[in-house]
Amino acid sequence: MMNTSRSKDLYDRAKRLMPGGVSSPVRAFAPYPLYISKGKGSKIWDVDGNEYIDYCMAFGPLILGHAHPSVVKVLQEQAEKGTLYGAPIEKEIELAEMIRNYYPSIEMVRFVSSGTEATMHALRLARGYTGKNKVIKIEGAFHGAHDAMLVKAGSGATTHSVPNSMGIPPEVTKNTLLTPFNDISTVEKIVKDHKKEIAALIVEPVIGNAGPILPDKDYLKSLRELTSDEGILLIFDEVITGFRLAMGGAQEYFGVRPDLTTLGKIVGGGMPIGAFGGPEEIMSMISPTGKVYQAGTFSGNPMSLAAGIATLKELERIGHRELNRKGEAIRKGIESVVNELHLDFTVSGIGSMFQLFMTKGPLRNYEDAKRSDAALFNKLFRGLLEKGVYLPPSQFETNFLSTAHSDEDIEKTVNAYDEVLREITQ
Ligand code: KE4
Repeated sequence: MMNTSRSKDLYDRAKRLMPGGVSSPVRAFAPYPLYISKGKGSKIWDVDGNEYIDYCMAFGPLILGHAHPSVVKVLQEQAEKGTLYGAPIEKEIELAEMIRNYYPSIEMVRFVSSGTEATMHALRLARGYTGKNKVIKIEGAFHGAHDAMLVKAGSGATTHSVPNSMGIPPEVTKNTLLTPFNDISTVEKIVKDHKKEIAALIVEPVIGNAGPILPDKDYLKSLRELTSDEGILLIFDEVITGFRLAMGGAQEYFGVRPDLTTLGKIVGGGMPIGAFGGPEEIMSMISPTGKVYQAGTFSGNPMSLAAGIATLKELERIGHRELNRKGEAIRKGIESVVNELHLDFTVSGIGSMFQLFMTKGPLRNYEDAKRSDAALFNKLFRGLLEKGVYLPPSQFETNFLSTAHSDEDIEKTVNAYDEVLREITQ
């Protein structure tokens, strides 16, 4: 067994100071989380000095891996010039132009400091622009921890059994209508039942927060057609998929153009960020040019934009081909182990996203994902930790590769899956 005694000591102090000893519930796991002291490339080290190949990658932002030299350099340079001015900076223009270049659906963008803010404000904008109050959300999707979206929410809300959080007035959640992923007929019925009341439909074009679930062929296209016909704004929440599936995200990958897009994670290169954007006609309704208010102290801050710009420039330089090849390699490797052991488990993922669901497929929606044996997943998670492989600690999250992961990392990881799956299932 690995020595993780210092993590335990820190946890014993932390749990008296912070709920669950963590700053976000997704990081908590039994008997105690590992406290991380360093990351470099594809690796992280805990405070006891144990080394892990990291597939959490901070839940998605670190597409270049930890402490990429080009990101570290620009952060050092910027810090010397100050970290925050509360005034416009040239980097906002540079990053906004880069985003507009890769997302033709985005004519104007507003920077914020988290994906939660991005979706919260995008939904307010959709309501302000359409004058309608209801929004359609996909069961099991996660769009950040704000009231309107904590309804059958995925990610940590499902992991910790609060997909419908306490503390949210029914007056709020009555405006959030639910539909399963990959189910157009239910959306059609909702639209028919709530004619002219629906401002927007928000969707993770590839669900990342139930574990990765892919859209059926033409599902996104059908959503686009239906929402266009009904005057409903289609919002693609690309906080995970943006710049990961392609520079232009899922909308480039699947060739479907939403009305509004939310971004986060990768676009900040490991620093706090969010962004939402769309046509000038809609975005100009955002204060100060319009009557939909939005604001934030750290929005568009120099450090986040410096890291984001450096990250996108490096992604432009190296492209996604190698990254996606490695994603395919790790999915195929784990699939071959599952098949060799005759396990009724399902490998899911796309590009540099992957997950092993402890249930048989196909996995088309949240209900399918919830069939997974979460207790067995936790045994897999702990077994992999012992073998130096660190995953997000939940069946309902996505594992991420970075450009720093090597073929050797992937071989070691597939071997670790093989050993642990033999231990826990045979
Ligand atoms: P943040 O507020 O965590 O930056 O973004 C919220 C958000 C919005 N949309 C999507 C599709 C997301 O995946 C997220 C956040 N993802 C989670 C993990 N799946 C972040 C980790 C956490 O909650 O601590």
